[in-house]
Amino acid sequence: MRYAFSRVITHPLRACAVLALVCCAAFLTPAIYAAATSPSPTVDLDIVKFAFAPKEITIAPGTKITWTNHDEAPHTVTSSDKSFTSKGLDTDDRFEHTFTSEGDFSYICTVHPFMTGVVHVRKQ
Ligand SMILES: [Cu+2]
Repeated sequence: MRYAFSRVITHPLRACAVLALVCCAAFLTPAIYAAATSPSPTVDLDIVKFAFAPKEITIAPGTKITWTNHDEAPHTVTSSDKSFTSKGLDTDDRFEHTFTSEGDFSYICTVHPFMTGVVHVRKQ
């Protein structure tokens, strides 16, 4: 009776352990696969001394750019084709935009239109 009971206990535990391993593998594999095959690159751009830095950049489709305003003056990041625009960015404010399609995207600061930049989106 004692041995029979311990067998019953042992087997469900083994079954649970196997099930847990299978579940872990099933959940982790897509995550690892996704991380390896479709990274979502990010690029940081600075707004400093009334200029976008770098002023010109080439990225792959799907890249997210984050602009950070390091000036005391407010700036915007506004595309010429109006496909994206930030609010007025105060000191240390950030603006993010993900570029999904290929093309050349020029942008300005609407407060200081002499501030210009361009993002080239190209498959690499
Ligand atoms: Cu500005």
